[in-house]
Amino acid sequence: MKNIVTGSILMGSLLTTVQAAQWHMPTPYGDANHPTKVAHQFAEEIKTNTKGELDITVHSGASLVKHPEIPRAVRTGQVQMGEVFIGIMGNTHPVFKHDNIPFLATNYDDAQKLWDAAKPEMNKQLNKEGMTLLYAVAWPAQSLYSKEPVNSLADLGGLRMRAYSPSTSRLADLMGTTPTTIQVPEIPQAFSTGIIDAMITSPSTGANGQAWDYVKHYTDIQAWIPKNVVVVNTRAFKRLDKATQQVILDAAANAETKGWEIVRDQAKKDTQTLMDNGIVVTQPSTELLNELSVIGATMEAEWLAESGPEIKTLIDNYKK
Ligand code: PCA
Repeated sequence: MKNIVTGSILMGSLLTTVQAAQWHMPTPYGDANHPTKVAHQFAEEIKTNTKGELDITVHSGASLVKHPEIPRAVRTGQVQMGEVFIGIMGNTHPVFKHDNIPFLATNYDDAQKLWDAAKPEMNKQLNKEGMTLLYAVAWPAQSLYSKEPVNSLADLGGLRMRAYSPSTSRLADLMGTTPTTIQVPEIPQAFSTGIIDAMITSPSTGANGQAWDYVKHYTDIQAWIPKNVVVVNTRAFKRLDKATQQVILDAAANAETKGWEIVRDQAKKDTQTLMDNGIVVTQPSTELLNELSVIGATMEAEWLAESGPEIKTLIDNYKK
């Protein structure tokens, strides 16, 4: 009897190693966001190309794991994969701050160059934490949403500004506003209850959250182009056979290419949606741009000062 029981347990565990694997991938943003669309296609491609052997469920909109907890969930192997906004990890290592420095990279070509310059150190830090980088998806450039027109920083003085990372909290301070950290799903409520008065984010996040319900003005400052990354728990990845690993890497490369392609279009479409719904879209005044670029330079200097030589190398490589 004992032998039969042991035998069947053994049989069972042997079977699980050859059975299809079911993986979980929490993401921070809802299905209407382009990074989430890319994540769904990525999972689909892997399922198809492994003939169903690796089936990844995308849990969008922070439904399985809250955004700030996604890196730890992947690191500890609670989930096998996850998507995370790079800047949110800004306090764990300075390399993650490359993503939210105003006016360091404001168009897609520069953002891509900055990403290439940041990748070696990103890989290194993520690897140290037991994670492997798979791909990144950029957001459209970040611009300013407010209730009243903004011609200079004085127009924002004392207002409560949404922050979504350590760097954007610092930015809000330097702008003479009070930072409050709010995740995307809570933005509408934070405006309606007066917890925030203004925010800097993409036209996409504004359009998806129906920003016209709570703000009237969009000043197109295009201050930086942040990114999400998709990471995998390194041990989970290494347990897969080589062919499956390659399928994941190929799907990741495709996702990265597609992400950088669609974001350009997305920015235009979503800015149009803001206008169609009555938001006044304006170009920033020279005064505002000057004030903000001084802040950008301050933040770059602060970032360098708090970092080791690897960040100097990153910036030098980017500016080469
Ligand atoms: N939307 C996300 C990240 C950057 C963006 O455009 C947010 O506002 O949190």
